[in-house]
Amino acid sequence: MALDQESFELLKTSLDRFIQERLVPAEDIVEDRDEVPGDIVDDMRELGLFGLSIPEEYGGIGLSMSQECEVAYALGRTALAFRSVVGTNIGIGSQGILMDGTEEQKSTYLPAIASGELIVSFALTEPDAGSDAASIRTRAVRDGDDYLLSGTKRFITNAPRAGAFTLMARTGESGARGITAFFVPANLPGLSLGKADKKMGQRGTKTCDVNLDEVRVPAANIIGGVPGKGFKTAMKVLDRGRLHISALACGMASRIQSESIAYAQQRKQFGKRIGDFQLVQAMLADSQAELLAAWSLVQASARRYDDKPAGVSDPEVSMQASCTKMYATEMVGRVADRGVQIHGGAGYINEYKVERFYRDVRLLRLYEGTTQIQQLVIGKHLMRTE
Ligand code: COS
Repeated sequence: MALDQESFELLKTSLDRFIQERLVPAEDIVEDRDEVPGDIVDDMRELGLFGLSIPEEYGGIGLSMSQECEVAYALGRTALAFRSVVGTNIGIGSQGILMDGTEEQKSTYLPAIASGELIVSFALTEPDAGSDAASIRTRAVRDGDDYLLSGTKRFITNAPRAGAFTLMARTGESGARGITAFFVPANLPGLSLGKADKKMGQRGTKTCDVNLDEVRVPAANIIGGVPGKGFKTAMKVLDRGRLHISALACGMASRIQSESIAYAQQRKQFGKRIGDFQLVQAMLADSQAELLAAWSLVQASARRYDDKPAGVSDPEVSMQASCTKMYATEMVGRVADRGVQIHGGAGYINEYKVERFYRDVRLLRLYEGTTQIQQLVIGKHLMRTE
């Protein structure tokens, strides 16, 4: 699946213009109000951003992973809150249905997800189950043609905006094999949201708890129709999401570089532009080399992802996705740190963009699997194969 090159170039041109003319000028509003303005969300719908990864037959744009990474890179060049609005529909919210859903589930839900009429979130993490995803405790107990779901999901991105959740719950034995993925409409009785999380950064992104108290979900809403497959669905979804986040990290690193270069060209000390000093150039050079390395890795891993059969897991590709996420997100952390350093005292002041980007990128090393989880995935794979 891929969009033809000519249409993709047109999409990229409109998107780049949208980012420069609409999103970048609204960054301060998002920071101040902790909210992405509704008219911008409407424009995102119009541009088709909610349906980027969904095949054309279900109303989306049908980008390949390589193309999606280019779009994520472009969206990474502005406040990350904008990407977050569409991020779960493009990725972790929709992909479970797309990869493992029945044909009926795909044709029922994907068109509304692609248009942005329905926002979907991914609910895996719980208060006592984060990195150890196989230990989730949210229970789904069979009751006639339904299941009754009870438990708490934590830090759920876009939950306050969501009309439905791809939600993992336990239908059977302990461990990975007892987990089932459900598609859960947000308006079911017994489902409620916790208070909005106050976060270190990424203002404008919305996360909160999702509480389930005997929520009656039809068995027909089991993704793929067969219980016990939810952990693998979640892992496949995350493999893909990790590449998307890696591209986003590269985009943000490139924005921080642009801000830092502009500052180094304009700020004078000791009678010269600070960028004329070699110690400042060294920081810019290290960041540039690491950014290029990370972006090359993202492109190579995305190509490899596109080359495998859709929806099928390949341990080598999963390992590469983890290498890519680990490297790209750690890279942007270093680039952001240097960006603040190049700005000196100004880098600590909120008025300068690098201060908030420094806080914003910290999340990239945590969600969709911490750096340490990526190391475990890589290490485990190597010990199996070498
Ligand atoms: N694709 C498909 N199947 C996968 C897979 C993948 N990428 N990774 C693992 N599996 C399968 C395994 O093959 C195994 O299947 P079998 O039972 O048939 O053998 C099963 O899933 C269990 O795998 P494993 O034993 O490796 O699971 P672990 O409990 O050891 O957990 C980690 C593996 C730690 C990698 C997993 O829990 C994880 O990714 N945690 C982080 C979760 C995360 O990213 N959270 C962020 C929330 S979303 S913002």
